[in-house]
Amino acid sequence: MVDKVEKIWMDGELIPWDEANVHILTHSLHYGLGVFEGIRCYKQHDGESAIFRLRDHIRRMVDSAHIVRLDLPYEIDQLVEASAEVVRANQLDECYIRPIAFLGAGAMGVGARPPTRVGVIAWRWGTYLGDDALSRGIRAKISSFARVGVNSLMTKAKVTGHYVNSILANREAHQAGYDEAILLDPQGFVTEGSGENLFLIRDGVLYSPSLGGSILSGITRHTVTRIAKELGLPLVERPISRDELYIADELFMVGTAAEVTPISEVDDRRIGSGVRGEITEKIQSTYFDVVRGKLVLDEEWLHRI
Ligand code: PPE
Repeated sequence: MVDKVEKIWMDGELIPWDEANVHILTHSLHYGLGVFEGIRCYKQHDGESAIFRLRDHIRRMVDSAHIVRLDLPYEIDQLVEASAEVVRANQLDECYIRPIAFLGAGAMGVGARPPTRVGVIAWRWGTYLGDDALSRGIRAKISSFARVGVNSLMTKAKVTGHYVNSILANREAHQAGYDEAILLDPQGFVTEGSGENLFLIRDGVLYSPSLGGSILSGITRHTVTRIAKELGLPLVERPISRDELYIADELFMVGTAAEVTPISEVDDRRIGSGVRGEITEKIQSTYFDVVRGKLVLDEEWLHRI
């Protein structure tokens, strides 16, 4: 359960947590067309707090709305400010921020276009894939559910309804005793986890499925590509087959919630030595240095509260 905080930003104002409710006829609840983001705010090494890549997340939200033609009644700057305001109002030093825009109540039917509503919620959220995940790694399973094809749903948009695909895969993996699912596209190429992008390492080279495929254009994925450059690691973005995962030296998942999480097993095959690999560990620790402001790769990435 999410621990409640005091205020939620909704449709332009801060309101009490318990009053941030919607009507049962909310269009997005019925048909799944809403766009959202997941952002983390980290306590910096100097003691202040900063939201990591806030503007990039809000820009993706605006792009998501554009892709699915959801009218957004706010500009980037307003949503950036709303996100910072929620964190400040609740005096959170570390938290997860969830902006969401959805079709409100009033008109029903797939073709209806009720007004868009926007909320920004912040709450404390620890590790996403379990407490040991970051150090020990997780056990993943290839999902029997294919990731939606590139022309079925628009995966560059972070749309609420897309997550039915993720939930089916994630639940199936959990039911079978694994920690997370990895989805293949309809042709059988590797895409991503239910809520994370993927990287593999073989012979010192980093590989990741390219953005042209059915994956979210992850902001953590992008941060990791910058870290790779910083560390002098070659990166290749290309289609990846299922068995390439099995014979990887190291494998890891990345996402705002999951951060940099090693994968120790896929489909009961041990990856590398079965523990967090050396390169993964280096990328992971560099990632934490970057989000905590210890290593500045880009001044724009830290939005001070
Ligand atoms: N792929 C998917 C499908 C996805 O949902 C996420 C984020 C990513 C990749 C990584 O994207 P980014 O956060 O920009 O690096 N998943 C979010 C939702 C998690 C949830 O369960 O809710 C997240 O990590 O915040």
